[in-house]
Amino acid sequence: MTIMWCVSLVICISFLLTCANTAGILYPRESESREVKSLDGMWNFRLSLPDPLVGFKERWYMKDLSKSGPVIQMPVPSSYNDVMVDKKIRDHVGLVWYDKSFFVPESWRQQGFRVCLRFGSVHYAAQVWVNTHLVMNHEIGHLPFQRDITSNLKFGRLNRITVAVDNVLLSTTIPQGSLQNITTNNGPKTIQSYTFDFFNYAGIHRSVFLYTTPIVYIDDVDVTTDYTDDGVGIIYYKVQYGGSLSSGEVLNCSITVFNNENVREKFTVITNDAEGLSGTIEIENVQLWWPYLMNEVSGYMYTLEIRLSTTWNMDDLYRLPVGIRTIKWTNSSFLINNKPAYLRGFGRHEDSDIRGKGMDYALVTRDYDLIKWIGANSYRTSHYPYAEEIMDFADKHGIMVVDECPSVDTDNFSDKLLKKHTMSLAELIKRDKNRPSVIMWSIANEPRSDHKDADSYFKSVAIYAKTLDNTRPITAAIATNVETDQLGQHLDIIGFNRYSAWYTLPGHTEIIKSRVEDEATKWHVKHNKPVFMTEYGADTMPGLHMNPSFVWSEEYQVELMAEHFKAFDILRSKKFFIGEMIWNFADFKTEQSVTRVGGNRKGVFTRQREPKASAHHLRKRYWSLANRLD
Ligand code: GCB
Repeated sequence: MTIMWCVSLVICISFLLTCANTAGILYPRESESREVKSLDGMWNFRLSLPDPLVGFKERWYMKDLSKSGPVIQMPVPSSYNDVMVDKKIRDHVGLVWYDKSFFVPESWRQQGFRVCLRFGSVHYAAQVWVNTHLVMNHEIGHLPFQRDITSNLKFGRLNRITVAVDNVLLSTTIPQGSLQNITTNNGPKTIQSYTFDFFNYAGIHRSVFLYTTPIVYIDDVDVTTDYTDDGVGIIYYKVQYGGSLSSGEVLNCSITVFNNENVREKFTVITNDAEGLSGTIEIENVQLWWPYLMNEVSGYMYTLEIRLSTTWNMDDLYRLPVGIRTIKWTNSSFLINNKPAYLRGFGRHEDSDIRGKGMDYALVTRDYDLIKWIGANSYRTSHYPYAEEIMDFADKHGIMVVDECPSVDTDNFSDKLLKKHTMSLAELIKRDKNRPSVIMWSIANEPRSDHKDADSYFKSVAIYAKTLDNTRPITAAIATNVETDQLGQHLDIIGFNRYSAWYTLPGHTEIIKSRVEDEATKWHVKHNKPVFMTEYGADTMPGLHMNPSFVWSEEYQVELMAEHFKAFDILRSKKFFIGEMIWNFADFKTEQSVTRVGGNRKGVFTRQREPKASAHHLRKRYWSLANRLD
C-alpha cells in the first residue's frame, strides 16, 4: 500500500471526528478545581519502516512501542526531523509513532474528576490511542486538539498514550504539497515536495497536557471589550459550560475581575437564563491594553476569575487573562483605542536549530526581548498559527499580531480544500478570539489569487471568517499583481508582499522607492482600503561585506531597507498606509534548494538570534517611528 493511502486514512478519520466539534479549546490552567499535568519529556519514537503501514498492520498501539522493535528517545516538544543527525529521520516521509507511559493518581477518580488529554500541535495529522483505545484524530498542524479520556484511563496505575503522526502533504492538505517517486541506487523512493519556503518540520511540536475538571465545567468563554469616554472599561462575556446537570440542579456563575496587581475590581453573579451565561462588566478608571510604545503602559492585562457552581457538584474555576481595548478600521486607517496605529513589524517563523518548531520558552523569551529591543510593535504569524505560549507573550508585552491560518501558496480551489481552509480558521479563531494582541485574521499567504476560481473561493473564506468574528478586520498577504488579483476585494485591509531589487532586478535598489509607492497606492485606489506591506527583504550572509554593496552582503540588505523606508515615508504622508513588516525576523530553515544557503537568510537576526547590520538600521527606524529616543 502506498503512503498516499495511509495518509488519507488518517485524514478521513480525523475529518469525521473533528468536524462536529463545537466544544471549547481553552488553554489548560491550574486552579482550585483543576490539576494540570505536563506529559512533556522523552517519548519512545519509531519510524514506520520499511512498510509505511507496518504500525497499523502490527497494531503498535496495542503494546509498548519498545515491544514492537527498537525505539529511540525523542524529546517532546520538538520536531523529530531536526533533533537527530540521522538523515533517514530528517527526510522521512509518512508515518512515525510515539508513545509514553504516565501515571494517573487514584485521587483523581476519588474526586470524580473529568480528565482531558490535550495536544498543542502535532504536525501534520495525528491519531491518538490511550491504553489501546483510539481516542482522537486531528488534521492540520499548528492547532490544538483535546478529548475527555476519563473512561479510557486506569486510575492509580500506569497508562500509555500512543500517537501516529503523518507528515505527508498533498493537494488536499493545508498547506499543500505533493509526493514524487524517484529512482535511487537502492530502488524506488517517495519524496515530498512543496512550494512554500519553510522546512516541513513534523512531530509533537507543542506541550502535551493532561488536565482535570469537575463533571460540570467551564468549557469556553467569549470576551469582547469596549470603553466609554469617561474611562469605564466594558467587558462583554459569554460563558459556555460542558457536562450535564441532574434534574433540579441549578447552575450559577460568578465572575471576579482582578487588575494586574491582583486587586479585586469587580464581582458579579449571573444565573443561567434564556440568554445563557452572558453579561457585561464595567470597570471604573480602566487601564486599557495598549501596543508597545503607544502608551506609557502597554500590554495591561486583567484577570477574569470565573467560578461555575452547581447544586451537587464541585465548583469549577478558570482564570482568563483579558486586555481591554477596541479595534476599528476605516477605508484609510487602523485604530487601537481610537488612535491610529502604525505597524512596525516582521514576518516570522517558529524556527530554530535543533528544536525545529518545538516550543521553547528560552527562545520565545529571547525573541520578545529582541522584538522590544528593536522597537517593533507587531508581527504576522507567517504562515500558520503559533504556539499559545508565544501568543501569551504577545498579550503581555503589547505586541500586535496578525494571526495567520496555515493556508500558503494555495493554487487549487477545490471544495475539499475550502472545507479544510475554513476548518483551520474556525479552530484558529476559537483558540485566539479572546486575545487583545490579535488585531487581524490573515486568511492566506500568497495564493494564486489571479486564478479563475479564486474569487468565489475567497469570497466564501472571507464570509466564513466574518461570521466567526466581526470585531477584527481580515487581511491576507498577496503577491499577485494588483490588476489581476481576485482576493483583495474580499478583505478589510490589504497586505502585499513584493521583492523589488531582490527577485525582481536584483542589485537595482534604485527601482524600489517608486515601485513600492506606486504599488501600495494602486492597491488603495483599487479597493479604497488601508494597505500595509507584509513582506520585503533580501537574503544576507552575516559577515559578508562588499563595497559597493552587492546582493547577499550585509551592506546590500541595509541599502535595500533604506530604499524601502523612503517609499514608506512618502506613503505614510498619504495616510492609507498602515504599516511595514520586513521579511524576516530571523533566518530560518527551508527545503534544500540551490537558491538557499542553509535556508532562507532574509532575517535581520541570524538563526542564533545575533544581529546583522540591518538589525541596527531597523532599530533606528522603529524607535524613531515610535517617537522615542533610544
Ligand atoms: C514570500 C513568501 C515567504 C518566503 C519569501 C522569500 O513571498 O511569502 O514564505 O520565504 O517570499 O524569502 O522568498
